[in-house]
Amino acid sequence: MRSVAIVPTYNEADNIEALCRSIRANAPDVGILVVDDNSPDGTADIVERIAADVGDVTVLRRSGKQGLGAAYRAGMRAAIDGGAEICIQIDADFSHDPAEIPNLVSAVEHGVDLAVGSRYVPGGITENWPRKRRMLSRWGNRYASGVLGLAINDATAGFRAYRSSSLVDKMHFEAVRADGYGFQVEMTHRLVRAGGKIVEIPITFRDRTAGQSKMSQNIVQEALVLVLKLWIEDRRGRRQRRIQGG
Ligand SMILES: Nc1nc2c(ncn2[C@@H]2O[C@H](COP(=O)(O)OP(=O)(O)O)[C@@H](O)[C@H]2O)c(=O)[nH]1
Ligand SMILES: [Mg+2]
Repeated sequence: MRSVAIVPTYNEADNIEALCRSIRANAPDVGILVVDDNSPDGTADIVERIAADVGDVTVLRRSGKQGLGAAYRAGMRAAIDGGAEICIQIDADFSHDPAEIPNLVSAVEHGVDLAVGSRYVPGGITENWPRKRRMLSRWGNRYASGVLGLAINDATAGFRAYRSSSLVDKMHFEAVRADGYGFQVEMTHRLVRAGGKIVEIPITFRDRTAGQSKMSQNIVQEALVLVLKLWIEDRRGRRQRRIQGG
């Protein structure tokens, strides 16, 4: 199946060339679509400079920093319009190992709607993340999955492969509102609600060694509030179905 790796970037000049080359080496047939929010450090120009050499690389230039979710929504639309049957999400900072892309793609080819690269299943590893980030992620995941009944260990994971037809038909991905970690949670929640098939595949997650994290307090807050909103929506839906069912 035609697969495209969508790479959101904001100031990833120190990582993007090596990442594109690593994707090409580890997943020779996978297309690369960099979605850049007008990074002041010239990330998009680097991609254009190496595109011919690496092959099957394009950059979608956006006017300014609009958040991770918005970048993914635009990237998925462009990839799907270009014929992608599988959309891969991967960070630019080498937290996600391109060598693990084929595992995710293979799971979708074998029938699931979503393969999540998971830190929190047996075999999953988080390397050199500060203790504070590790705790935030671990408890954030327990909170989101517990409250929403997702039965997923790593709902905030950003390393994923989606079946494109499920993005459109089961998830209506362009109507997702959240950015940041909330985007990953809301996408997962939509697919669970639609009865989609999800598999978690263990990955080794590494903290970035170059460039800077764009994680912020706002992104965490957005995710916390989002989980409550989705929980309320679920409850309303259940009550309505009870009333309609008499
Ligand atoms: N296009 C775009 N990419 C972003 C934005 N915010 C973060 N990213 C990218 O999303 C990925 C994950 O962000 P990162 O800062 O590493 O977050 P962290 O891993 O949670 O600390 C990286 O490739 C970033 O460059 C944004 O507003 N727009
Ligand atoms: Mg990162």
